[in-house]
Amino acid sequence: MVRYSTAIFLVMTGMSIFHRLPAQNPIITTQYTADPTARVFNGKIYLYPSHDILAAPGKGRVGWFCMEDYHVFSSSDLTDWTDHGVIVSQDKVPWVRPDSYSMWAPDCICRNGKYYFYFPSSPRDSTYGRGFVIGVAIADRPEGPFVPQPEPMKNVHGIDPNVFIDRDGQAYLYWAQGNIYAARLKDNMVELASAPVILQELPAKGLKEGPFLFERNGIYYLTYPHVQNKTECLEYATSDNPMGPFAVKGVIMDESPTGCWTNHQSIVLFKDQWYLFYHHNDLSPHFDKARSVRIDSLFFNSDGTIQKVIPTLRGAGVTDATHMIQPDRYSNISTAGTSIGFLDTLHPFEGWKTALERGGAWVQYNSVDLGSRPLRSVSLRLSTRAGGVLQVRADALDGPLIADIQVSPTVTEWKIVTSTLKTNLSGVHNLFVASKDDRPVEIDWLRFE
Ligand code: FUB
Repeated sequence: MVRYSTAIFLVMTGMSIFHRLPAQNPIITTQYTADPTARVFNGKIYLYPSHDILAAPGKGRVGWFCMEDYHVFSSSDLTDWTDHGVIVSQDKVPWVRPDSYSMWAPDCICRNGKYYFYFPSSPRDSTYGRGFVIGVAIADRPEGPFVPQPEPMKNVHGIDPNVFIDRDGQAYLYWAQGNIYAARLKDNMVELASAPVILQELPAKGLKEGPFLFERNGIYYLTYPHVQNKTECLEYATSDNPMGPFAVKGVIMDESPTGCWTNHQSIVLFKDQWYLFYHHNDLSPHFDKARSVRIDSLFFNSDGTIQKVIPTLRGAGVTDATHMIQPDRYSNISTAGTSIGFLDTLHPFEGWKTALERGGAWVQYNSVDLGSRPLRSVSLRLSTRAGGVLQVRADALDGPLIADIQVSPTVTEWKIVTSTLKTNLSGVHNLFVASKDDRPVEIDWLRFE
């Protein structure tokens, strides 16, 4: 991996392997991840996604979703993510068909110091039901180890479990099977306390799935992917009761412009900011069943309605200037002369590059923390056949000049060019990298020293 080779480190702690990962969108770039449920436990964000893998003959159904296990990830800043490894896998759950490859969208919630992980799959025994059923695994810590219950939940048939615990302590389970279903949970969190009901007030036409319910200022927000037109957009409905009736309010995120058929969301408040976790097929543009989790900030209007989220590549969080900054995950680019592509189209997990194709082309990358101690230089990993001239500026295209870089032609494909800083700034700034002549330059990353 060219892009992350110095950013990944391994720490062996018992049997666990921890990966430290940089995070713009998509936030996980070491494996496919989908259907993100984000939770705040003990002051950290924990991410419980599905884990897409590619099917092969004898391993899942080629051309369809294929998932055999779940990982959990955590972060204290939305920027550095730790992969805690596999927490549940299909061959270790007594009721799951061990070759189901159907470990679809999960959820996890904490109650009285125990962590309950809910997941759907195909059962090995048809007496549990046809299609999907939902089971629970329980742990003492958010990263496990999780112990699966021997049997799936009774009377719950479908996918995409979501659990909500209200302020009065009552827990609710939501799930999908064409419609969205809801039921109260017993205190033991593994049995229903009421018969399932269909939440009837949601749109009658078009598939609905992936329920995720949260509460804010006494309003219960039920969010769900819905096919209004061709593919899934993210919608929401509100109520003053977790069981409804709900009133449909609108769209949180439009259909993917590039045709990823599914989307799937969770919404979480972390350090005074609301975030939307969702997915897109960034690392698999030609196959939309291999998806990757993204994050963007989410805002409410004063009447409690949700502002539409426009997907970004920059994502969320502040980037440390001494880490690799990936301008291909840009906040903005010039209308002409800038393009983004994979470093190696055969190996998307190696990441992307930014091409500044002519003079005047630029890329903007927001929220870089230059720290409080003076930085000496900036290094760029780049490639240019003819050489070129780049400028790095802060705050605006004509803002303070941080570095003026004369680049000679690269003999091998990529090289690292280091330039002494012209201005020393501290704190968080938006960065602009611009080409100053017509010779094309490709940039992998930049990093301050
Ligand atoms: O990941 C498999 C399925 O795709 C999920 O269960 C749905 O929500 C959709 O994202």
